[in-house]
Amino acid sequence: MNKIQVIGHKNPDTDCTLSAIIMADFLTKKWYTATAYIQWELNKETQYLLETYNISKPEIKTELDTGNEVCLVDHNEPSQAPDNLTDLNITWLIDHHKIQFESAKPLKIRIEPLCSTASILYKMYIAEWYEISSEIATMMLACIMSDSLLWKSPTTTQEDKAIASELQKIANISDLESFAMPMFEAKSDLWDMPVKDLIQYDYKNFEFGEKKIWVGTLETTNPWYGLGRKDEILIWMQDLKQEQNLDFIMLSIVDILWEINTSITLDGNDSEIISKVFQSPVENNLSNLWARLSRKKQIIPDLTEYFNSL
Ligand SMILES: [Mn+2]
Repeated sequence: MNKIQVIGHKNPDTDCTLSAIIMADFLTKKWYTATAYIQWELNKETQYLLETYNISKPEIKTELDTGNEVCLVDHNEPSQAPDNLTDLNITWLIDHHKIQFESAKPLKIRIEPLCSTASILYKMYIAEWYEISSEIATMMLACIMSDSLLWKSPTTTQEDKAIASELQKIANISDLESFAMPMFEAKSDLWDMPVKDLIQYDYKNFEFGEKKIWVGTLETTNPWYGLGRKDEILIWMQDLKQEQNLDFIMLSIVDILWEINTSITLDGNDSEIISKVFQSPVENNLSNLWARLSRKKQIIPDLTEYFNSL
């Protein structure tokens, strides 16, 4: 019997955590012995979901066992993978981000531009005629709501909406808004969080040749938890930039109710990059990036183009 370890990205969110659990269930149906892992502590949205729906928390591992197979879910960027990636035997990869992955040998890979990794997993169950339990359907729906921000994110597709309505029937969830709002509120409950953790709540690192950039996002129903602590945040961003030797750092505070992205940035070079790339002036370290809700689709592509053109 093949053992397989399923793991999401660094700094776990709802989609990568629940997709790892769902994928482990899928692989179990394929007669693997599959276990889901997370790379670090969970955010408050995912914690809320585990508690509310009685889902057991995966074990934290930053390095995986080199003797067994590995399935990566919800990421394929090497900087977001487990620390010992180069020693791992990756045999599966399921994701909805752009391809950044190189492998030494063939693997089972499935990447589609759907709003969540769980949407792809849904299609994999259907293709195999595997039963989707009410628990799995609830988890899939949670991933779809989390990543699409209740359809507000431009990553949403018609297919995601069709999948969600099938899942609603299985999970017996009639109203998506009353299902999703408590998730968003749990995620936004950040008033007591130290600034150091606040800025690292949901971030991703990217590398473009020699250039290293860091893009944080705070999706919230209450932007003032972040914006009200701007001065403290700037100090920590400066430290982080030095500590990790970054070429660029930004933190987007995304108001998911009003659909406005207000980004915090350091003085000097970073501010110039923001105003150039997003054609939006920076005043008092703040820049209005309007309805850019999706980091993947509305922030990273422009930064990629800029850094690759240097
Ligand atoms: Mn995702």
